This record gives sequence, C-alpha cells and structure tokens, in this order.
Amino acid sequence: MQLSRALEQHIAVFGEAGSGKTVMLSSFYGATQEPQYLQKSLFHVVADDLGDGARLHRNYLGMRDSARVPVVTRFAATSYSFKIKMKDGPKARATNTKPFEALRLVWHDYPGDWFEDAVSGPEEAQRRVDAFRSLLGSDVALLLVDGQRLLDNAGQEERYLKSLLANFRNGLLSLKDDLLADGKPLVDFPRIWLMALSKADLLPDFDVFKFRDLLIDKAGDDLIELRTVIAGFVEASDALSVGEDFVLLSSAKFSADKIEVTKRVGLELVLPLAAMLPFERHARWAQTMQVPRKVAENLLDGTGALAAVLLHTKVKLPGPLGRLVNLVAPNVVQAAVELVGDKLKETNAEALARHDHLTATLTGFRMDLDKGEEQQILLRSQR
Ligand SMILES: Nc1nc2c(ncn2[C@@H]2O[C@H](COP(=O)(O)OP(=O)(O)O)[C@@H](O)[C@H]2O)c(=O)[nH]1
Ligand SMILES: [Mg+2]
Repeated sequence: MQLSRALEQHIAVFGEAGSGKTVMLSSFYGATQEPQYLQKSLFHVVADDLGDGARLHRNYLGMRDSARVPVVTRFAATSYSFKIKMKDGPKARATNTKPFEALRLVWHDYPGDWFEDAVSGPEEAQRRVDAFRSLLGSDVALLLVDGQRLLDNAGQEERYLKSLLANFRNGLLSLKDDLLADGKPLVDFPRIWLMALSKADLLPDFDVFKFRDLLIDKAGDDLIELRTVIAGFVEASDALSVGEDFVLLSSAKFSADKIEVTKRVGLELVLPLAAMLPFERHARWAQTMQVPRKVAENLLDGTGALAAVLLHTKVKLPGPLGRLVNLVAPNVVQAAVELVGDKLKETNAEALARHDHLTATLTGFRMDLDKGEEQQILLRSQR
C-alpha cells in the first residue's frame, strides 16, 4: 500500500489465455460508467489513462449493445490504474482531517500465455521479469480457474486443474532466479492468493463451497505445491495465504446472441477485496505472528490510515507525502479490525448521514465482503 492523498491498492490477475481477464476488466470499468451506477454510488471510477478508459469502455459497450467480445491481446502484460474519487458531499470539508481522500486501484493483467508458452529469447524473458516485477506491490492476487474449461472436462476436472496449477507453478519458478537478488526472499510480495472461478455463469449450480471442494478434491496436492513454490519467494512465509480464499466471478451472462452485462457475479467484490481484505488479514498476521520488523512494517503499511478512516478518527497529517504507518496507535488499528457486524453497519449509517463518503465507502466495502460470504460467492480464510 502506498500513501499520498490517494491510498493505492494493487491487484494482480493471473489467468491463462481466454480465461476471461480482459472481459472482466472491461465489465468492471464499463459498469462504473453507467448512469445507474453513477447515481447510486458514492464515488466515481476514473481511468488515469484516457486511452485505457476509452478502450475498456468501448469493449463494454460492444458487449452490451452488439454481443461483441473484446479482441484478444496476446503476450501483453498491462497495468491499468483507476482513481476512486469520492463525490463531493454537501459538506465536503470533513475530508480535510482524513489521511487520504481517494483510493487508487491498479489492476495488473498478467497474460497467461506466458505461463503456457516457452520464451522466444532473452529479450522476451527480460520483458516477463519486468512485467512480473511491476505487480510485486500487489497485496492480492487472483488466480483464475476457467469455468468453461471445468465444463469441458466435467467428471475429469483434475485434467484441467492439475495442468493449470502446474503452469502457474512453473511460470513462477521460471522467474525466480531473476526476481530474487542473491536468492533472498522478498518482503514486498503478494501474500493473499485467491482462487477465483471465472465464467461462473456457466456453472449455475456452483456456490463457493462447491468450487472449493472441487479444487481440494481434484487438485489438493497441486494447491499445496503451489503454496510451497510461492512461499519460496517471500520472507516470513507464514504470513501467506495461497488457495485459502475463494471467489466466484462472472462478467456477464453470455448466450448465443446476447451478452447481458447487468447479470454479473462477484465483480462488485473487486474493490472491496483489493482495499479491505489485505487490511484485515495483514493486521491479524502482524498481531498474531512473530515476523521480522521489516515484514511487520510492510504488512502494516497503510493500515493505520485505513483504520483512521474506518473509525472516523482524526489524525494529524505529516507532510503531503508523509507515511502514516506510525501515526496511528496499534489499538486504533485493532479497534478498526474489530469493527464488524452491527457496529460496522452503524458506523456506515453515521458516515452516510454526515455525507462522509470516504468512511461510508470503506465501511461499505467491508459490508460487501460480508454480503459476499452470506451469498456464498466469497469464502475468506480464517487464518
Ligand atoms: N460465460 C462467460 N464467458 C466469458 C466470461 N468472460 C469471458 N468469457 C468468454 O471468454 C472469452 C475470452 O475472454 P477474455 O477476457 O478475452 O480472456 P483473456 O484472454 O483472459 O483476456 C470471451 O471472448 C468470452 O467468450 C464470463 O464471465 N462468462
Ligand atoms: Mg486478454
């Protein structure tokens, strides 16, 4: 997490070619540009790059109006940056006392082709390493499991799942020497790797438990293997969840002649997952685990600022770019982590009443995660 006036959260999306990454990104962004969304939401989602925004929006409109899927891009690792800018409330001055006033989501689209195909030369090998390095600041990674491929392999899902997980594993291993200087594990590395079922609309009888059970039943050993490989990249590898969180995603309902972009599953969880899942998990790890100081600092980077906003606690700002790690006492973070259930709803309602859109949004994100679990499209690790 990085702080300036916008709190930056990165998410890395890994998936093989055709698993639904571009459609997901287009559906995510396109929906935020719809008038209904703009009216009911407390914030605007603005692409930092105008060209990216236009392209994604066009992809979305092509699906919505002409049942046209986005063109395939191969071998292109791309990062998209979105500003989550709060709408001004009637009394906007409340934000002056907040450690940040907006969020930024950076979405790293990691091309699965790289996992499937051998490198064609040193230049490309270097490009892969550079692309991978750019997503190391992500707290959360999504590993896409393609619902279409599960259907294609119905009854023998292990065929697909084992090769998918082996590809992820081998793709990571092939980058390891280049990523780790002198073989030293990294402090800054995604520590939450969720398994995400894409195209969940194709498997209407799946809830998140069924998805989890299928993975564990058919590819449990490969998940453990993947965890072992990822653990080899990070310092203090106890503070790591790989394949312990699960989510169902569908970017639209696809049929022969139409694509219904309003019928989506799980996409409204992307922002809450990027912003609030690391907050909860990192604070818990930092508290319950013995980790080296630099790892604890890394885990807690930004949590103090988030805690202050969740609790609507006033903080004194340092310089414009000052880091807020140490400005908020650990008990404030603790209190914010414990802000759940009815208390969370109350805090959210109070923030709405005073038009404090930032606190309302972040508390709302946590409520969204709870709702995702109630609807059985999200399952969070208890560790
Ligand atoms: N049923 C269904 N099909 C999808 C969904 N998302 C993508 N697809 C299909 O999968 C194809 C590949 O998706 P794309 O996003 O281009 O894959 P990428 O290579 O991972 O970027 C699309 O052209 C759609 O036909 C989804 O949510 N549901
Ligand atoms: Mg793509």
